[in-house]
Amino acid sequence: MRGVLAPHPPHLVYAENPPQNEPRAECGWEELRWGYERLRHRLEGEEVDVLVVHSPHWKTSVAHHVLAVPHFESLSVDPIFPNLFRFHYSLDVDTELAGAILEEGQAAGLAMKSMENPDFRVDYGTITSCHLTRPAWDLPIVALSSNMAATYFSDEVAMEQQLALGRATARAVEATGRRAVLLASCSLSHRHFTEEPEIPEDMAFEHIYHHGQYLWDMRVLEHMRRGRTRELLADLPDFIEQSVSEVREGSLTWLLGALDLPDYPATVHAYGTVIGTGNAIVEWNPADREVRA
Ligand code: 2X7
Ligand code: FE2
Repeated sequence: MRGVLAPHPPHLVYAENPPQNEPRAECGWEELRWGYERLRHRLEGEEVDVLVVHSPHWKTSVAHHVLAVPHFESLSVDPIFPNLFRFHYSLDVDTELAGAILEEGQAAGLAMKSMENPDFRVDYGTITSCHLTRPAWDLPIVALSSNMAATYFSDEVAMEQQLALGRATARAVEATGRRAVLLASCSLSHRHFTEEPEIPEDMAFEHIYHHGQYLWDMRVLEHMRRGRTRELLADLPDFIEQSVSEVREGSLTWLLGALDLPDYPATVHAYGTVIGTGNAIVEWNPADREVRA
């Protein structure tokens, strides 16, 4: 099973000018967009049945929620950047796999709930990561929420829960025989600008603006590139605290649990900033274990 750290800044969709998005851009954030392009090339010709995505922008206070309606269609507007992201989405859900994840999670003692409201508005994190990975929208998805309940206790306890949710996800994927690509929809360091430039895609304004944030991102990426998942997990609580990282919401931890704490090197397709936040497109592919052995 492949896993991807697939960040969701809406700016990347905006800069691609897909027909579903209302605002138009000149260009922008090429390094990250070309990273997604490299990922898409790697997935070309692969047999994939479903994308399973965990998003920090679908926060739930009670239980891990799973989308469980066969089809969703609506307009998604980014609450902070309505000038960049007004996206008309139409997506299908693999409800059988969603149900299997729910059952596996419950069997593992996790609080789980299925989202069965057909008018539910799917969050922009889910939409953006899926779109950039698969712009054709020719695959069903399963979407998981970020249950924040355990973070009120501590980040360490929340991480244990997300690892368990990841393991439950992997068992459900195996039981249903799906060929799944898993997407952890999150940024790395997350200090950001407070004022938007007049032209959002003016790259003269785009840079990481605190060296400590950059050093943290590099430390975390180096763990991934070397297959040092246990060291990575040990660093995450400090990373979260010192770089206000979006990994706090659990998407990355969930992914690492689902991949059974990979000890092979991940491929970093790109690293770059969006409004100053650190973002990387990183792929874990078990086939790379053999290639690099
Ligand atoms: O949600 C986001 C994000 N995580 C990073 C950068 C820019 C916008 O939105
Ligand atoms: Fe975000």
